[in-house]
Amino acid sequence: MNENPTAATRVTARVIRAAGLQQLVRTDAGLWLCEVRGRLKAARRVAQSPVVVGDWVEVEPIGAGAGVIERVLPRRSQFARAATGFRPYQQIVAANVDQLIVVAALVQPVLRPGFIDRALVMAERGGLQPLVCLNKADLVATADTDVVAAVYQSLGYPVCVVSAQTGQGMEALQARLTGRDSVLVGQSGVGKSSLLNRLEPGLQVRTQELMRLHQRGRHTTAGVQLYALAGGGNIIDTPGIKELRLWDVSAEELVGYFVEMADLAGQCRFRDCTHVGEPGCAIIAAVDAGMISQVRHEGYARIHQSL
Ligand SMILES: Nc1nc2c(ncn2[C@@H]2O[C@H](COP(=O)(O)OP(=O)(O)OP(=O)(O)O)[C@@H](O)[C@H]2O)c(=O)[nH]1
Ligand SMILES: [Mg+2]
Ligand SMILES: [Zn+2]
Repeated sequence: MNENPTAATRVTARVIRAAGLQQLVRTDAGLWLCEVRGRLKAARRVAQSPVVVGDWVEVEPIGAGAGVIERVLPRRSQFARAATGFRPYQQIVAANVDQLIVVAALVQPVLRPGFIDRALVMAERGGLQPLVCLNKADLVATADTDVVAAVYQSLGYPVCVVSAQTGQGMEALQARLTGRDSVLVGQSGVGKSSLLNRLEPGLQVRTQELMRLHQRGRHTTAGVQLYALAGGGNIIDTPGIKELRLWDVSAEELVGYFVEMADLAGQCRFRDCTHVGEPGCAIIAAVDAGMISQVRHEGYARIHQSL
């Protein structure tokens, strides 16, 4: 006889949706609706994200298709941000993913390079491989798109130029998704859910257009959700983030997350150089010499100021 019959009945599952007090998890026996064991909820006061999408958990069955989450297994990676509010706290958006796909629209909404910079910082911070995905290519001249793509390509980041509307570039994107776990992150309206529908038409994820069709107002993706890809791997859709605030990155550390600046930082005249305007700054010299993108340096300076 097992000495701990309770533990013996537990199953390992993956959290695919977390909405309020209930979690939808994927087990070998299908999808179950779960509650979180009280003591895990109590931990919420300390760590604000006790159970997040992508978590691997141990579930105690309590009936057909239902269970209680007893334990969250250690996370191997995570995408986190500072949630805005009275007092900022860490919000873990998704866990145990390989890749962070920063989705930006080339237009509509207007491209904000600062968002991409921040997402790249949090990818490096959270142990995720970044991929820059520039959507709505159908609305922009190729030459203009190339200029934007070149900024991130020259830094060594993979870039996919796509259109969820026409299907342009979707094969290359698909190739980067298959067999891995990815999370889509971006401002509202950039086309994250539309890309998902283009990749896996069977999913029918809600988009702004679909919402308009059903007359339910402007709001689109309401919660984080994990979807299985037919070709293997998973993808997590997230609601649009208006402002991506960094979590747990200090002003001094920041330069280390800007790959083109990190190595130069030691060559400035002042040891405590902040690289935003001091004389003898090696990074500003590189910007002036055209070696570092001005847009990226402006992005650095703006984030630095906010920390
Ligand atoms: N022209 C064009 N429109 C697109 C493209 N991709 C998405 N759209 C449109 O952009 C709007 C927003 O798309 P969504 O997929 O809902 O955007 P989202 O990023 O999921 O937005 P949130 O869920 O609010 O974060 C919809 O009206 C789409 O039809 C594209 O490649 N080209
Ligand atoms: Mg969406
Ligand atoms: Zn400097």
